[in-house]
Amino acid sequence: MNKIINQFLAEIDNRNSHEPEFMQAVKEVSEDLIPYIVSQDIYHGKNILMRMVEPERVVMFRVNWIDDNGEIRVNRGYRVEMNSAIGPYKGGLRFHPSVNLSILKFLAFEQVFKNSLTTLPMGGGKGGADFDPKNKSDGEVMRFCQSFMTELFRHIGPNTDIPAGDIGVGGREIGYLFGQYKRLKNEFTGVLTGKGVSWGGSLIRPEATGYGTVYFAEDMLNHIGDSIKGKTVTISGSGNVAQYAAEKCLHLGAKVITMSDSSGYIYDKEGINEEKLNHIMDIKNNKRGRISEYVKKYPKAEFIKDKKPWAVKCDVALPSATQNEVNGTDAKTLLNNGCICVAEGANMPCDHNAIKQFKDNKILFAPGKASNAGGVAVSGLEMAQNSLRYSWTREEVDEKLKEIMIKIHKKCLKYGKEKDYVDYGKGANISSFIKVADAMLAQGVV
Ligand code: NDP
Ligand code: 2IT
Repeated sequence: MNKIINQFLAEIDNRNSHEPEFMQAVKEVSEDLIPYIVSQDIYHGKNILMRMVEPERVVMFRVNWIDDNGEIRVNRGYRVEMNSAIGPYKGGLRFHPSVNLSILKFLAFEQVFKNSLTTLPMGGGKGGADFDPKNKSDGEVMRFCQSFMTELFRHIGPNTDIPAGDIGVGGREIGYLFGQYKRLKNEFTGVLTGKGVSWGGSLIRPEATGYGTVYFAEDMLNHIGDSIKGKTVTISGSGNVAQYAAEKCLHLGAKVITMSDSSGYIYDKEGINEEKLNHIMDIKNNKRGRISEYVKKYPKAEFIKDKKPWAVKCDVALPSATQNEVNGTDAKTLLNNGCICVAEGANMPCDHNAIKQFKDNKILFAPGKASNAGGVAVSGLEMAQNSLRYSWTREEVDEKLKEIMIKIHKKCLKYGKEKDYVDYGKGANISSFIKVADAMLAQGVV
């Protein structure tokens, strides 16, 4: 079996050797899927995985804009349309200086499986630009978004490809992008999700990824007769996902002791309560400041510069910042400190060595494609509401989100349950694969 997997990966590597993040995501999925495919006559010999790793389409384009000093700036924009077997391409846009094709292909590839898990009819895609919204004025961000959409609009549409937010793309950016799309097409449609509630957005969409991650952690803990109530939780990141993961932890009676950004982490051993979390939201969302400012208001907390929070003793860890932020050494430290549950709020935050250690030690480990699927799931619900020209209440959407996370948990159990352990990664990979593969086979070689 290892030989077959290695041959497959060598062939993919030949074409994509300059894309390490994409190769990492493909490897992680292939190790679960190839043994399964080989065991199933309907999938074996159809080159199905080879077809899945090749994007249906990639667009890459120049984005010119003018900064506040009148200088002409040039960025690179992308949209990776990975797979449309079960629905239109769906997935976020990331604006971050590190954005490149490798990162967007890994995210689009993961998105295909994640969207399949949600039970909603969405294919997978991802896009973005190497633009850094940090330290830019609102006017600069608006001009960038307008220029970005001036090219992207011809490739997307409410039945074709529906982008949303991701790192560096929140409500402000979605507003500017939506405004420019509407102006170019003279059409008010649900072409983006994460919109403001008064112009087609869904209640609970901002909260959905973080809430969903905690619901999923709670589902895993419940499955072993435990609960997140009373647990000590470390969270990385302080953006959209991290903020609402922290909020849901508080709702469920857990104690959150860390949050972070790219400059370091804060450790508050007394716990980040609702008032303190509101302060973090104000720093990050309104003032667009740094997490280090927390200790000015709460001097009993510490700011640890340039470090990640994984050395802090916890029961549950929710990495919610970015890819590869938990490595093998971090995993060992988490395990030595008694951590029993890791749920990925971010996409691929745990590297291959970290995942191996969590599995070898049989702690609860949820891959992002399962645990952070609540965000795109509520995006799917936003699309449904747009089509209905109707909106559901907060309670209705939250209830549907909870149900979807429970369904994802059940799917993971179906294909990931082993004698005394649930391999959530394997369960998520196989279950999501089946839906996409069946649709691809039914639609012929296209
Ligand atoms: P935000 O832009 O709102 O926040 C990102 C957070 O992560 C910030 O605190 C940021 O710090 C930190 N961060 C970003 N890049 C790095 C880096 N290279 N090193 C260290 N810290 C970093 O993004 P989101 O919260 O939306 O996204 C976080 C993660 O969740 C991503 O992996 C994203 O793909 C994933 N995700 C997001 C969903 C969504 O609906 N938004 C849905 C599912 C997954 P700083 O401010 O210093 O840059
Ligand atoms: O990674 C993700 O799932 C997202 N950034 C959200 C995608 C979406 O379409 O809501």
